[in-house]
Amino acid sequence: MKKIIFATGNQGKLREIRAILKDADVEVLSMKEAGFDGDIEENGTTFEENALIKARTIAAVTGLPTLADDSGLEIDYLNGEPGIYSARYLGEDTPHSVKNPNLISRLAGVPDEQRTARFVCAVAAVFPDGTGNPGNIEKCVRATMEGRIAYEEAGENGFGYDPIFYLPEYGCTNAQLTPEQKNAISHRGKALRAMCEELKAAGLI
Ligand code: ITT
Repeated sequence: MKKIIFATGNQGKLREIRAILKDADVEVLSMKEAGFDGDIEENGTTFEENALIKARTIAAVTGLPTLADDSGLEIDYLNGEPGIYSARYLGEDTPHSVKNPNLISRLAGVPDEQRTARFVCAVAAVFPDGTGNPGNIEKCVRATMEGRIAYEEAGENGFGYDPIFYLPEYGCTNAQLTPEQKNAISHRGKALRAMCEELKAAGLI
């Protein structure tokens, strides 16, 4: 079975990625399991650029095929904030117990129809060519999940901004879905499944 590194340090993402890819014919190793424990500077200006930066860095260090996910929450009323800065919003080490109520309070008094938001996920793949170059095959796929910012936090599942992301058609937040329900409809689930299809079609997995 093909070994693929997933270049993420986020345990919530990794849990979802492993579940989403469980039927794909690949063995997913975290970058820590591959021996990388450093920080990667995400200085791109788009989700795609940042996903590629992460995947190129780890593919170059390990020489192995690498996937990476750059994702975030875009809130329309806040002109797309926190967007690509979702992990760094209010500071890299600030917990979601502070970030989530902060975003809810920034939308105080804003009616339903103006609370629209989406999760975005760009998944990048870098397959090294064995010559020591960072990689000669690169692919990137983006997917989104539409919802609204809730009036209060709800739910214990998922991670990050899930407790404040309300899905009108389900009548609950992302954090109230089961992991299987979330993965079936999420930005990450859709992007990863599309990437797998591309990699299979190209004969890479
Ligand atoms: P890596 O770069 O190591 O993968 P990270 O947490 O820094 O981990 P990102 O730069 O992609 O990852 O930041 C994405 C942030 O957006 C993440 O920290 C969460 O706060 C949020 N996020 C992304 N996907 C999410 C999801 O499915 N549910 C809730 N929050 C999510």
